Amino acid sequence: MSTAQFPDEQTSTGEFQRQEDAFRDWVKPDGPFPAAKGRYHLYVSLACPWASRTVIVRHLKRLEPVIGMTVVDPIRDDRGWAFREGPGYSTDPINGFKFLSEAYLLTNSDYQGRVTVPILWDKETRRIVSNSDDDLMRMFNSAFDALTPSRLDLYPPEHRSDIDQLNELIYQTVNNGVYRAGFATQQRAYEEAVIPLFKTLDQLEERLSKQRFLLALFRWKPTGGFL
Ligand SMILES: N[C@@H](CCC(=O)N[C@@H](CS)C(=O)NCC(=O)O)C(=O)O
Repeated sequence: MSTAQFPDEQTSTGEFQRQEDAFRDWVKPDGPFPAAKGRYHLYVSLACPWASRTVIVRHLKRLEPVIGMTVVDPIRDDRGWAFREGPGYSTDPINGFKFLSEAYLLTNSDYQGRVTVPILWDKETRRIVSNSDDDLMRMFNSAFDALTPSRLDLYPPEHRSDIDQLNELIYQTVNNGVYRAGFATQQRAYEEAVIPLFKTLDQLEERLSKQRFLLALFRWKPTGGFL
């Protein structure tokens, strides 16, 4: 048995139990957060795979001119994600935040959870709209369609149930699975995470050996055609 890195997210039997995303509002026409050019800002770390997928969708949907983005310093100390000047990252031009925690505390002054990337910030109400990368990908896929020339649909209705099913498996056993394996404090909890993780990796390898759609997607040029 070892010591938990995140005691608030540890069960008595040594499993890592991830905190829920705290902010899950949505950009939509009839809500408090309507789509608008230049109103929202994405804060990410390129060291974070959860954040990176929102960066990819923002790019594929050609939303760079619509949603601004600032990258935090990939190196963290115990004060968490910070804004500094460096190669590929910068200080915060929108709010002058020194630390990402300032965005969380402005949104909820009692916030006690971990401060994570990505977040979508609303410049008008000065609060976080969402810190859920799954929701942000879906929002970027359609909520800003009136403001982008892209007609790409990464979540087509006829494939949604397959996508959701595959996503659930990948989320549980890979994305969160690496945390559950890495942060397990007892052997049994570790094995319950690490065995399904490698089983899913084998399944994904098998799937991608026959179906290269994802590869095609990453080679797709936003200006049209393939690289
Ligand atoms: N919101 C995501 C997770 C995002 C996440 O965990 N980001 C990591 C970086 S990869 C983070 O910011 N961690 C900071 C911390 O734990 O203090 C989810 O739970 O679905």
